[in-house]
Amino acid sequence: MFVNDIRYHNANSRTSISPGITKPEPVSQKLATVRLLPIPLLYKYIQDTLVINIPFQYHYQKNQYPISILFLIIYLVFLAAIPFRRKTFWLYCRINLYMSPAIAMAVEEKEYDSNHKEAESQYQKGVKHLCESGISRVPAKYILPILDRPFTTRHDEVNVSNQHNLNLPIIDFADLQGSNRARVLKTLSNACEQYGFFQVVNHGIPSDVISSMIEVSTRFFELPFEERAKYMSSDMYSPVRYGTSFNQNKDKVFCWRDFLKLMCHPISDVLPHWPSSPVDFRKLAATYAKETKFLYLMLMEAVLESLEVVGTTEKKTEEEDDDDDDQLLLKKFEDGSQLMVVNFYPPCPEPDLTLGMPPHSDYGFLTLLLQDEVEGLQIKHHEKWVTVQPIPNSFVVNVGDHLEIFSNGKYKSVLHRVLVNSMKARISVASLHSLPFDCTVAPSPKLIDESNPRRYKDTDFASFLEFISSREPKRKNFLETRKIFDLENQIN
Ligand SMILES: O=C(O)CCC(=O)C(=O)O
Repeated sequence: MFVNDIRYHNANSRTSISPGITKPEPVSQKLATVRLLPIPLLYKYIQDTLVINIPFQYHYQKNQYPISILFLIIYLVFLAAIPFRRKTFWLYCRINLYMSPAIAMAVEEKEYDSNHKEAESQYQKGVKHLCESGISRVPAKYILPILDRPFTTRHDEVNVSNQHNLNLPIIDFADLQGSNRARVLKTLSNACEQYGFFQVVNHGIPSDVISSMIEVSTRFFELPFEERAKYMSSDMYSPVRYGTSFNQNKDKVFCWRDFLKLMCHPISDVLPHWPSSPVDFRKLAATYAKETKFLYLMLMEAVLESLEVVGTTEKKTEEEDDDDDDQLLLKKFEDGSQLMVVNFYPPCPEPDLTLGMPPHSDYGFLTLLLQDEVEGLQIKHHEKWVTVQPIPNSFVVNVGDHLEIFSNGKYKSVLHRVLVNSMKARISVASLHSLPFDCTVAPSPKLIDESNPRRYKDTDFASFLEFISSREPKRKNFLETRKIFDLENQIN
């Protein structure tokens, strides 16, 4: 049976009748149907129910067969007179012909369970695999509750029926490195406070490094499933992890994305674990990882400067002591973690029912996102979901939870999500950067004073991983657990 045939109806799923298997009605629902039956049929039902725990053959050994036939005839006569649902009619025919209700239920539930297990194991193989089995509709596993669907307005959101496109603040990296640094730092600071996002252009990463990364990732996802599946793992610490959805072990509703996650630091240790196919994957992805790490360090230095946590280029010469502290801090970032996530979103037959990625924030300091020409990324801005227009050869950069904590709430880690579309597959590569895994992230002492008290608890990477692997990630809930609620100052 094809996976796509299996559509269990629930409160959130479509209401029209779709082909395939439906979940058997609970006993309470069947009993409700009984109320419609005349007394003799009720008697038959009770009689059969009394043999609930008696095996099938025993039912026959008790010579109930002729009685069953008799009741069947009476039953059919009544059925002809009562306007039943077709499904109920066949169920009762089946019960009377050869089974007690309990056995019928058990058989149906067994069928349901085995189909359910088969479907679940198909979903675990990812959406690319699902699409290759040939689907024309989205299976129920991917259908979001109505309020979480991309074009529904939640009570806490402003109407998004007209899709808005957003031009994010643009940081010209070449300008940042030149004589206009002070002005660009202001734009950067404003972007991190107001949007939590900005786009970087003129970043200096050669365009062939970027196009090769997209191209080799495309080829990776084109490999046969068995080849991709070699990298499937539920170990969050694994240097390479192929998978699907957001957290496929916890998500009740799956997202329409497959991913390849690559730990990138230290590169010499992790590289031998990366996919060996396509043959040029390691080389191209490692070059891309090194380039993005360098760009991240440059951007992070600018971010720290904009927060006045490290001296500005001019101040550095004046305050030599501070310079040592600054170097120590920057060294920590150099030794920091880097996780590269290659996201693949196949075309989706019903894109308004599901999402490529649910609303979430990123855990690190900065994420550098490369997206192909297909739009899909949306960010939450002034309570609206707005689409980020892809700019060729640019990076979308966003503030992560760790930077929000480090900046003591000045810079915002903003919710974002991914829409899918019915026409084109989409690829994006996110590089998430933070401090080394064993470091604690805390608000910078330089950003805490009486008028601006500490707003976040210390946090470390291990507790973040523990948090996300133990529950279904929803919105910004990890960051929420790190907030200090100050009753006196009412800050949260
Ligand atoms: O694909 C995208 O545009 C965004 C991906 C993303 O949010 C992520 O990998 O965390």
